[in-house]
Amino acid sequence: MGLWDWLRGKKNAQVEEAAHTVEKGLQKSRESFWSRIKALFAGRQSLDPETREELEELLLTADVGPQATEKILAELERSLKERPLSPNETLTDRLASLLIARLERPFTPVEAHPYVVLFVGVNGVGKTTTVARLAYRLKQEGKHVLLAAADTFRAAAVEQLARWSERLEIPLVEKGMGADPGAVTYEAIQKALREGHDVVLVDTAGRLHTRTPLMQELGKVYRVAGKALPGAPHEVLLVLDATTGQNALRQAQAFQEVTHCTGLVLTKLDGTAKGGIAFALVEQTGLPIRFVGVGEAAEDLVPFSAEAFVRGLLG
Ligand SMILES: Nc1nc2c(ncn2[C@@H]2O[C@H](COP(=O)(O)OP(=O)(O)OP(=O)(O)O)[C@@H](O)[C@H]2O)c(=O)[nH]1
Ligand SMILES: [Mg+2]
Repeated sequence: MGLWDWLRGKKNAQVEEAAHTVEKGLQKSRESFWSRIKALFAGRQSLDPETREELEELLLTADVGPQATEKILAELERSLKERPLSPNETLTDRLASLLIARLERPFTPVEAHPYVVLFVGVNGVGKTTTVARLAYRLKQEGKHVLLAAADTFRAAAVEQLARWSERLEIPLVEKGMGADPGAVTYEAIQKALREGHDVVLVDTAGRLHTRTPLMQELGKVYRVAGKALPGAPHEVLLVLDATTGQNALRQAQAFQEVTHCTGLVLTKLDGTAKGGIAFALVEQTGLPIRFVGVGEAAEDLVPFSAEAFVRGLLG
């Protein structure tokens, strides 16, 4: 099963294939913090107060955040009380299954044609790269993709997407720099309706989550999409750069206020030891992580699997 199925909410074999890529991408996080949990748990069958305290400290330093950390600790204690470790189970195994459960959030897809996906986030997080990588793979699966250059802030941004459009031979709707991003989005959806494209990927300008007018403009793009096609955008992916750590939480909050985000894309995990931020983000937003970025190559954008992610952290 391919990316198209994944976008439409189906479980998918690609996830298993990508487990190795994720493991490689999480190397820094694993070596900095998470492997120490395994060392801490070695030979232990239960969570004595001292171990609990050390685990708490490790989770906090790993950027898991106070709320998620507290919940993980409480769940681990409760789980061990209710069901002590079986002979062939380790404390790390038990923690891993709790961590996986925390990261698994339901994704509710909608049936739509064209299927419109809006990409939002602050500057430089990897929106355009993500759009290009998804477009490439969807095209390989035989889908008719349309790109929309709704990042009209900079001429370079329109050019960047135009270059991808040429290279991938995927059509693009653009109205140049300075055009109304809502109008670009509207036109792209209209074109897709007319010409029967399967999916419209809308690239938006990076914007600082603290800049109110820019955030309002994004809200407008979101609403205009719904005018072009009721129910659109069907997915709003908030792209977050994992290297920004706790700041990603503030970004998520601000973007959720102006658009109805449906999922997260967590990029640049390869460049940071802060992979634990995934737990804080899912805890705070309640949103599923849909993709993770673990490198610069096309195959480094991976459909998210909680299991592969947690295995990648703990090793
Ligand atoms: N190492 C690494 N680099 C990444 C990843 N994802 C994206 N990048 C790089 O991040 C840089 C910025 O990516 P863009 O896609 O241009 O980011 P953007 O969000 O569109 O940026 P603006 O349009 O300026 O807001 C590029 O150099 C990408 O190659 C990743 O998972 N890992
Ligand atoms: Mg961009």
